[in-house]
Amino acid sequence: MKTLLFVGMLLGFLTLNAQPGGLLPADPQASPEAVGLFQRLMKLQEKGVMYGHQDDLMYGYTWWYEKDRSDIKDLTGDYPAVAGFELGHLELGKDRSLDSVSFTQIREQIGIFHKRNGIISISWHPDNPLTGKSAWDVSSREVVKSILPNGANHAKFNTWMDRLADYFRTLKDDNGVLIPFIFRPWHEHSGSFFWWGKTICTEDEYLQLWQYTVNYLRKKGLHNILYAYNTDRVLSLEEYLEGYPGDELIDMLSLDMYDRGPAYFGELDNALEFISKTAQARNKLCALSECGGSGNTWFSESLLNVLKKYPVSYVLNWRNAYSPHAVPENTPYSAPSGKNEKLKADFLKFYHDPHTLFLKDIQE
Ligand code: BMA
Repeated sequence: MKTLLFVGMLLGFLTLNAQPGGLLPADPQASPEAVGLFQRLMKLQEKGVMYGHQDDLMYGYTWWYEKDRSDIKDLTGDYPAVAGFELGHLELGKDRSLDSVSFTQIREQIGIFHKRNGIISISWHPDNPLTGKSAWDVSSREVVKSILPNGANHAKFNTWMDRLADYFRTLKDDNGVLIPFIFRPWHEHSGSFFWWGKTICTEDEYLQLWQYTVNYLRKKGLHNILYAYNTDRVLSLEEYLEGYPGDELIDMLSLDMYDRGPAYFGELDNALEFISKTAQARNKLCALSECGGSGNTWFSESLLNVLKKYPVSYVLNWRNAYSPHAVPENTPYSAPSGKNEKLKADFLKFYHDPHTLFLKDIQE
């Protein structure tokens, strides 16, 4: 009886999951390129964990936009498999991001990296539309409400979304086809340090914000995007899913978690266990979309030991903020570069580990 029940359950499971051509992204109208990216990521996630680096192609600690340069390539001879780009201030109609990077160059590098068969991930720290201050301005709890339909800043937000959509529509390959990428807006929701953070808006407002954003971009004909849901440090699945916009919008369940003390690796292990399990059960991808340490041995075995336990698509270090006159000794929270030989040697161990994937490793 037990065997029969098991076979029955197995058949049910297989039928539910058997979709022609494999698993599909959430967007029912996803472009062939988005489908290709989703399925490629699913496959790669089984092979190992990709390494990603924010603004890797735009600048390093000591250089500013040099053709084909990358701090990771300087160190390892290879590019990261995932390149992160940031669009904050695009919404204002500016030419440069909040980190002073030219949007024209971002477009160019996205094109080049796509041609190299790399994975593109885009983040967005839009200013606070109510106060006109930065994304980190959490002085009012009315912001999200004010940009939703019928809100005082709704028209303004639509202009911002138009600018975003217009820019996205220019991200094309040589044949004029829209380049597929991962978009991770409204990130680190479990924290309260952005105007869309957990205690700065209601859960319902946050859900509406997500629905509005995805539907807006879909209506603009953008079906080349995979959407990543994201939180900061969380201790339980319930906490993680508070604000989850739903399987019909989201393709990737991601976590940002920085090393803030001795409890770190245990907490990371715990979080990646429940996030990766949920992702698998929902046919979604899983990623550690921002992480970094503050010490000298960040890329130690401890990180790999955790990453090896779960299917995690990529792990990304934040930007090596250009600071030529004061290259930080320990490069906290970002990728190793500069003077610290111990940290660099540790990163090379990470690079050489068979489980980690850099750009050359994903040229399947
Ligand atoms: C933050 C910092 C800021 C930067 C922002 C967006 O975490 O690195 O300096 O402006 O990300 O890239």
